[in-house]
Amino acid sequence: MIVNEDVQFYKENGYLLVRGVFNEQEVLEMRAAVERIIQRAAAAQGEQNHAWQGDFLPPDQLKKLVLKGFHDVHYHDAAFTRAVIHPNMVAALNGIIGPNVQLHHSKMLVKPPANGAAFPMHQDYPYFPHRDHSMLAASVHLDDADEENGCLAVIPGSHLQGPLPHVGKHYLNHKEHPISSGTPCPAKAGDVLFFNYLTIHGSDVNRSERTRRNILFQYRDAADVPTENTHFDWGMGLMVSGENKDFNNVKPNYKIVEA
Ligand SMILES: O=C(O)CCC(=O)C(=O)O
Repeated sequence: MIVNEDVQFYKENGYLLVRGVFNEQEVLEMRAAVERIIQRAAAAQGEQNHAWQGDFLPPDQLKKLVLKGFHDVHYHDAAFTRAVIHPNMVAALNGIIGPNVQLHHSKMLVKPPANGAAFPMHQDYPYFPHRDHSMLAASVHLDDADEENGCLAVIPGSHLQGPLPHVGKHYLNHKEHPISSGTPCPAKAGDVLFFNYLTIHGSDVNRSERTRRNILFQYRDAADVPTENTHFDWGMGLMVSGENKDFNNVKPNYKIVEA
């Protein structure tokens, strides 16, 4: 599925678009699962707007933006568990990360037509820092995405700068790193954009009449370890490929707390 030149491209640029990881049938299955989750969330009154707040857009524009987002999609529907370990996905991960790969977490991002929210430029590193920086996002496209409907944009090679200071841990100074400074990564439904958690990325508002649905899986090398006690999640560390060589490091050290 990916060749040595692709792996070299990822090492140098911190991202890689892999075409056709999922076929049409698999995309349809995931779209239907997204729809069911949204309906269940609405019925359970668990629906929230996940549009990022801040000063990167004027307040009147921010107020209008909408993003449907849910974490842990693989707890909601088995379509996503299948996607996490899909052979094409695993083949790409083995090329980029290596033989031993773990899931860190999953989420879905639905940018509705006309007012789907932007993501200011940021690294994912501050949310779940790890020792070896093997962590990457695999953003699965369930719709064709382009600049009009707010496709992902990356700054090639930015992962080589290492961790950068973020405004309130969330995003980079938007004057130094406007969304327009990113290289847009248009993609088709079924394509997956892989990007390292140090790669600066973001996406603009959906100004089109088309929804933009993405499922995002974060994966890491099984030998990599968190450096902060943050972003723990049930099921984190699921082996997606290969083996975990550290017998004592199989589960996050989480505790059940009273809600
Ligand atoms: O899918 C997008 O447009 C951006 C998602 C993103 O940057 C994130 O979840 O960290």
